[in-house]
Amino acid sequence: MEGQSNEDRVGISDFILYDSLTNEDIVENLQERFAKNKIYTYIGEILVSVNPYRDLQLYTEKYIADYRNRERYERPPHIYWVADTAHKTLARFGQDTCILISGESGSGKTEASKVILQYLAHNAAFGAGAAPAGSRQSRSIDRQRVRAQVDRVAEILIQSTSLLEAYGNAQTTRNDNSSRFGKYMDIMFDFKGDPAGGSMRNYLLEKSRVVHQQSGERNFHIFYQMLAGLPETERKRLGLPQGSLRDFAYLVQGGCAALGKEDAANFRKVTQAMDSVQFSSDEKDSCLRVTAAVMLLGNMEYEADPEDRSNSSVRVKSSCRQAVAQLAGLLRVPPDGLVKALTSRRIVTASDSVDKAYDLPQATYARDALAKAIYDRLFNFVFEKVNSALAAAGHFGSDGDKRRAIGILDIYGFEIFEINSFEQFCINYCNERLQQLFIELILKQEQEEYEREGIHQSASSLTGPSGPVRPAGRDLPAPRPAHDREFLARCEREFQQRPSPHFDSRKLSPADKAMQHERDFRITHYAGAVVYSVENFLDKNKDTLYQDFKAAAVQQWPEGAEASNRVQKRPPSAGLLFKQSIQALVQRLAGMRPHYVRCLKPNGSKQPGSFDSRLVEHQARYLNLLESARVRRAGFALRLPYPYFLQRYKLCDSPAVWPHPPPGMPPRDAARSSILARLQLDSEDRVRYGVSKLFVRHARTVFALEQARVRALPAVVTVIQKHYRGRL
Ligand code: AD9
Ligand code: MG
Repeated sequence: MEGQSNEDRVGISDFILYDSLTNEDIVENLQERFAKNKIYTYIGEILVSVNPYRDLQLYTEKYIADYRNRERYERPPHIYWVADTAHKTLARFGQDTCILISGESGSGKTEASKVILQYLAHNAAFGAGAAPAGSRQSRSIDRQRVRAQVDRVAEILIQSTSLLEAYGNAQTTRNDNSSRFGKYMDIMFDFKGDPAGGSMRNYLLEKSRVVHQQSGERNFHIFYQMLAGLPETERKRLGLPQGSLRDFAYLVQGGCAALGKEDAANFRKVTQAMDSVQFSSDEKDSCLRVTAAVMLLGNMEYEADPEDRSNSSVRVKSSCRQAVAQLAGLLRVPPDGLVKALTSRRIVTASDSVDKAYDLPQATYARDALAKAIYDRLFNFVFEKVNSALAAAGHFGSDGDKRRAIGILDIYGFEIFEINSFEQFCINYCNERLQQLFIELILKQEQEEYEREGIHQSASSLTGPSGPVRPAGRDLPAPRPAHDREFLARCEREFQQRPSPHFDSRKLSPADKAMQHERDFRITHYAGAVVYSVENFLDKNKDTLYQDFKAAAVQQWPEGAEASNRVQKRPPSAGLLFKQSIQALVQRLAGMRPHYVRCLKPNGSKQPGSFDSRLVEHQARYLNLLESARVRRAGFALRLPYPYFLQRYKLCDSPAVWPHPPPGMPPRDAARSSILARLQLDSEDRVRYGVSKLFVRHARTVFALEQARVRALPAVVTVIQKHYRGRL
């Protein structure tokens, strides 16, 4: 309902209030609001957010207080309403809820998840420690204890963000702080609604970034932060060269060899976060050592081995010998073993075992594989430390079964780069799967509300989206071919027999200019067509790490390594593991009551104040904003709890019966007989009466109510004046 507050008379604050709506209307309205710094708009309960790329002072304590325990119609759209509602749902209905944040890379998902977390933590600070039973003194001690625990959980949740972002985020062409891993957080609440613990899961870190970055991109933040923030003595101790960034081959692959202005300050935050998550000084040191080791590994170079007559095998360059010793020290492995692992592979036969020397490509591959594996393990270690700190801080007593969760999903957004590889394939597959879940849940939620409210209407008959989107990735067969091209050829054969609108390749459509190379294939995702390069697909999927490395380098890694270290004959592929983890996630989310935040990116240049309508329209289309509004509107344009309806429209009733509702009259009857009947709006095709809410079918009826309210205002003012005059 527009005009609910003076602050929000800009554009239309809820898309379901349009009588007819098109994609152009959506973009126009978002643009109008964006120009006035109104970045949030509702589609019913779905929040649409447009990234402002500047600090609009929207997340202050004043706003937090303003949205506490408010209904949607009482305040302009804001992400705090989503957080508050998720919390209220949990407290009122005792149901697990989740907040699903989606949108493409750079649209503001991670920022949104942080703001939600800040709200929930702050909210808890007000409500924590409601008095438990017992003597006054023990109540007070208990309250203090719970208070401290709640604070601790909130502190870990908030502080750990900078740590996890340091290890898991990087600057890409789309986003200066792009999440290169998916994160799902469960914040657990006790029966009083205070945060009582939490846990996190991560999804597929893009570890290929450790050894390679596309043009204009950086490696993970932590490397640069360390170089910018480490004191000279520490840097020396870790054997890091004193020169410039260019001295680190792994850090300058993207051609942007610059430390960011915030790197040093962020490094301080990282070390603080480590303290807060209670890393021991040993563990802290391990993290620094291993991160430094990865940087040094990137500088390891090879030269032809003069002792090899065939002239193909290589040895570590003599100029790198000192670095090898340093590296071995950092990784706590014997230098000989490390050199061996970097230059040869042990081949075990039934009767014997021999070391086979690598040629240059093999040795380079082995070095990079080791760097990726070490970093991935380090990331998981850091992640698990945060998890155990959360577990230790949790305060579940005997009410264990009463605990409820709010899940927050912040996963990498749909992305298209110049060259798209296996990582993009997984990321986009995941987005596709979540989009499908979104559509299914929106329809389900609609149906459930009708049932709860006793309204006879079928959600499935609504003009919804054109059926769940079939994840394009599912169309791909899963054979185990030996080479990337062979894999592509198999896909092509399969799709020649069974053509799919979602798959195409250079071979199937030679005239298509978008696919320039033999290695290219294209998947038409819900959010757009992406040309992938099949190169390295199989390798990344297999995720091999030579056994020698496992033996040489991983022994020193006490935690988090055991499970992944067990030597398996044919370990499950990275693709399969990812798919399974996404399936489990979807299953968990499907059992929770969902709330949605749909994030949009206003321009492709990370600029404040600029709004590219074409770009926004594209996102609005694939995020199904129009269909979401239609699903809601096709049923009912507006649904209001009776008390709120009365509060807002009571002035439409005769001033003679004011105050309203008449004492003793149930709100539902008051709404019907004294307001809607009076305004001649009480008919089946206009309104329906649910158990707790009034359902208004069309936007025009909402406007009729609004107009009646405006007409009634002068009369009400007169009554009030009389009332006071009589008293004076
Ligand atoms: V990715 O899929 O992880 O690459 P996100 O997570 O969708 O992406 P992110 O939240 O990191 O994007 O936002 C990108 C940048 O936009 C941030 O670093 C901020 O500089 C900026 N941003 C995003 N949301 C807001 C906001 N609500 N207010 C101000 C914002 N700035
Ligand atoms: Mg992100």
